[in-house]
Amino acid sequence: MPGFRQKCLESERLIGTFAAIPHAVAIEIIASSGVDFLCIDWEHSQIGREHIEDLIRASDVHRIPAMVRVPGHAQEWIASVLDAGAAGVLVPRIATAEQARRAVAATRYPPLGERGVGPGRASCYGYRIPDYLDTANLNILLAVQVETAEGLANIDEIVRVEGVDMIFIGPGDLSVSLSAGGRPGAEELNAAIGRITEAARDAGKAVGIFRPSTEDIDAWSARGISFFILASDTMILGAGLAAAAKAARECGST
Ligand code: 3PY
Ligand code: MG
Repeated sequence: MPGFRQKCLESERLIGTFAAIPHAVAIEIIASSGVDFLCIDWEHSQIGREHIEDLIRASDVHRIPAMVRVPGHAQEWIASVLDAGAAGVLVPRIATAEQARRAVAATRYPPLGERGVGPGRASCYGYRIPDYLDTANLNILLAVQVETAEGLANIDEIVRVEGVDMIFIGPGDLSVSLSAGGRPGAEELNAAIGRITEAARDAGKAVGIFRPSTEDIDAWSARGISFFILASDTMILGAGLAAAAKAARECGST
């Protein structure tokens, strides 16, 4: 969607959430909530490829950019969601510069990459292929997720890969990956997040992160992170209902 990638590159603060419920109703609710974008989570949900195109369509109705987190690094998965009209792609578990280069190759048309041309929804089913070819590299966001100890060790090379727009930090996996000798303390995890952020900003890349709540958004913004995926539709539904049920039970009980 025009403008989305540019806002990311300019490090405008953008707030979105993961969409994990495999239904267009959930997407429409998210898209009308005031978020700047949403990220359909193909990696950790029941969403299948056959749903993804309809979910993107539902978000497009509300003019909210829908990106997709693919389940892995396969070129076919990246091509498939981009052909479906995704505004961007989030590639998980990038641990080396070579993996980042392969993500660029799958996402970008030549000369930047090797993406294949096809008559998908993104090009109006083939009717507007030339227009789409002119604009896709400019409009599509490529965010790679750094969320392992190996990715942290290789961060200086990963951030220098041309064609990657954003380094997105996955604190959950990063914490598990750093925990070989026991769970890392908050200090160690925060130091790793800070190190990734600094390396990315020094290389001129935008930085994003997953946060389960809003409590430290200000602190991470001050460190240079501008793109926030805040929880998910399932997490927010669960937390909202749990709080409402608790409040309702306590009504009049004191
Ligand atoms: C993680 O925290 O591991 C994530 O992938 C969040 O997006
Ligand atoms: Mg993860």
